[in-house]
Amino acid sequence: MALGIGVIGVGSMGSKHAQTIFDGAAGASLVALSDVDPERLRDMACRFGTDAISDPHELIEAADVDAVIVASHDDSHAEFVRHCLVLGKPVLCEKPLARTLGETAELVSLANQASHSAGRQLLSIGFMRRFDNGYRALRELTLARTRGRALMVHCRHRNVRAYPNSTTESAIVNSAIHEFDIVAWLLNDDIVEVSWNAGASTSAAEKGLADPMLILMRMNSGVLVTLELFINAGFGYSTECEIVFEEGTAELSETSPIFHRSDRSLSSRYPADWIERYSTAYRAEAEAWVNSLSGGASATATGSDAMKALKVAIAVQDAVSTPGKWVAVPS
Ligand code: ISE
Repeated sequence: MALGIGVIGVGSMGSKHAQTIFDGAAGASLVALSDVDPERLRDMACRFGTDAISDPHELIEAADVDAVIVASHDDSHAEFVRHCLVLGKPVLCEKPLARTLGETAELVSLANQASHSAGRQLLSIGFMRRFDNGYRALRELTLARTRGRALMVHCRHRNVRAYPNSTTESAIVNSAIHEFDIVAWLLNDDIVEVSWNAGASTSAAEKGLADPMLILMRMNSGVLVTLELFINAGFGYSTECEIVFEEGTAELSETSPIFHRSDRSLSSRYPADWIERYSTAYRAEAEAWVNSLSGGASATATGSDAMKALKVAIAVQDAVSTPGKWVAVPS
């Protein structure tokens, strides 16, 4: 029988997850939704033909909900994840798992105990880039040492527009955090120190936001990683990653599958946001998660991965007050 999935939070991210399950992640069936906005909840439940449960805790407890996706407001993730784990229900949580290191550590330890009793990984984190074909190909190449050792990595992360009230600190924990996770995963290595710098800022940035900013990371192996984070880049959503090896380089190709030639120019199209850019990765992530629920191997990021990435984010936030200085990431 198909596993019943409930989704908490059906804004842009949650409705994408709901759609993916609805469209037929094999072995799963979308059974219930919850949201703080009653109208949105009614519309989505009607669209997908599911139960609409206004209290998320009631959704978690529902008998026909076997597993839960948490895509509600960031501040509510920890509370819902805790409830799922206490009941021994698998949960896929969007980042961040929690706001503080203390709360993240508490949830990771709860997840470890609950997963141990259940005999499978109960907590998964939505670091969807691990399911992107480009990043997977880069990882394979790196780990196989096809072009020798990796020496340096260059990342660029550009959003169209920042969320209202974004600050340097919030951009680090909201956007750059994906880079902290993917770089460690790509290189199978840990980030041990970080530094931060910024220069001229775009006039589109609100007060308190340095945009763009430059973050450097040093891996345990000595590999140096550069990251330009620009969250008001305007032109489109784009994430780039180039690895410099001893014998050549490899990088993600730009995302549009086709080029256009017209009016004496060659052009391509950028996605509007991460949901469009990583659409295939979100689907692959949901499928891998559902597959792991019925006994398959788990490939999704864990609570410990969330903890690692958050530690790096906090070290970078600390580095903001001393531009250019290296700050150690606690192990
Ligand atoms: C957003 O919240 C995400 O999670 C996206 O993946 C990221 O690229 C973007 O910068 C964040 O704002």
